[in-house]
Amino acid sequence: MTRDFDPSVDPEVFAAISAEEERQRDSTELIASENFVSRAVREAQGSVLTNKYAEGYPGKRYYGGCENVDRVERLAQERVKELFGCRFANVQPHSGSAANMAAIRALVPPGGRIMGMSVDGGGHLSHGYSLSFSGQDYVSASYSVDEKTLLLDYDRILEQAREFKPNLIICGASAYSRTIDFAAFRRIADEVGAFLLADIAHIAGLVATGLHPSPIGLADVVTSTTHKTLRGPRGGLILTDSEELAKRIDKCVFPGIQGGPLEHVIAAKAVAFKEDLAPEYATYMAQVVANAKAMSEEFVKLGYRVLTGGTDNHLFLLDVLTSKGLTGRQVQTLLESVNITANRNSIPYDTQKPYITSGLRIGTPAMTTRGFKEGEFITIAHLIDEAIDHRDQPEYLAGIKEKVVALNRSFPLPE
Ligand code: DSN
Repeated sequence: MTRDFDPSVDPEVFAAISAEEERQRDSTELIASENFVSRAVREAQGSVLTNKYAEGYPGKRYYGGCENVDRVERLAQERVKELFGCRFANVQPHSGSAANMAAIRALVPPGGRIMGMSVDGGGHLSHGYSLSFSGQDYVSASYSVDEKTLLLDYDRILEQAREFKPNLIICGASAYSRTIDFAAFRRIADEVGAFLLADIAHIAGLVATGLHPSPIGLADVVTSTTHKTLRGPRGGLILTDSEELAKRIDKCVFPGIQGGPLEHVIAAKAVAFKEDLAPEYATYMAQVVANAKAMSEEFVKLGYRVLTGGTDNHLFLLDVLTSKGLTGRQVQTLLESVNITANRNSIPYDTQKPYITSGLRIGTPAMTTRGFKEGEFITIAHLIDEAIDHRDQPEYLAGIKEKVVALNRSFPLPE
C-alpha cells in the first residue's frame, strides 16, 4: 500500500501508515461503517487531481483548467444516478454530515423544525442530535424504536409528528438491523406536511443492489456516505428527482457550506460507483447480508441477546451487558487485544452513558470484501465468545490472537 511513498521523505508519517497497514492486515474488521477499497479507488484518491481548485460545478467553474475534473465529476454524477435510478446527484459533499447539512438546509432554513431518529435508538448524529449542527441550528425532536420490539413503530412516529409538526422528517440509521419502511415514512411526512429526507449511508449498497427497498421516488432527498457498503473513498453524496430541489442542493453545497470540491475524492467516488454497477458487487452485497445473518444467528445460539433477534442487513447489535455482564467499552477493549475491531454502541433505552454503552455493533462489509464467508464469521463469533469467557487469562487470549492473525492472513487486503 505504501510502496509509492519514499520513507526517507517523512519517516514518521511513513511509519504510522505502515503500522496502520499492518493493523488492517492482521485484524478482523467488524466496524459496520468501514470497508476496504480497491487499489483503483485508492490510486484515484492519491492522484494529481488533489492539486486542482474547481469551485463550482462541471461547465460552470470559477477557475480555469477544469476540463479534466469536469469529466471526472460528470462521470461520478452519471454513474451514481444509474446506480440508484434517480435524476440528479451532487457528489461534492466531503462527508455524510456535510451531505446532511446541505440537504437539510435545502429543505428547511435554519430555525425550522426537524425530526430524526435518536442516537441511542440507532440514529445518526446529524439527524438532530443536540451537540450537532442539526440540533443547534434547528428545533429538533427525535423518535426512537419501540421499547419491547426494538423496531420502528410507525404509528407512534406519526403521533409524534402530529404533535411536533416538523418541517422535515429524517429517516435512516447507523445502528438498526431491520428493514426501514420508506413508504411508511412518506405517508407520515405527507400527513403532517413535511419534507422527507432518507439518509442511506449504511444501507446504500443494499439499496443499490435491490437487497433493501429504495427510498428513491419516496423521499424528497436522499443522502449517503460513499465509504461504507458502497466501498468508495470517504465522502458523501446527495440525490433527488426534483429539479428545483437539485438547484437548491447545489447552492447549499457550494457556496453554502463548502468551497472547492475534492476532485481527487470525486474521481475515487466515480471509480467506486463503476465497481458498484458491476454484477460482482451485487454478489458481494448478497454475501455481506448472508454473513451478517449467519453470525447473528450464531450469537443467538451462544446465548447472547442479539437486538431484535437478528438482522435483515449488514449489521447487528449485541447487548453485552445483559449477555455477559460487561459494558460495550470493556468488550471493545478486550477484542482489540485479540485483533478483533468492533465498536461499542448505545442500545435503545441504554442504562449506560454513550461513552460506556451496553452494546457492541458488529458489521460484515469489510471482512466480506476480504473473502470471509459464513464459516469464517461463525469462527469469529466463537473466538469473540471465548475471549469474553477467558478475559482474565492472558495466555488463552494470546492463543486467540494467534488464531485471528492466521485467519486474517489467509484473506489478504485488496492489493
Ligand atoms: N458514526 C458513523 C457510523 O459508524 O455509523 C455514522 O455514519
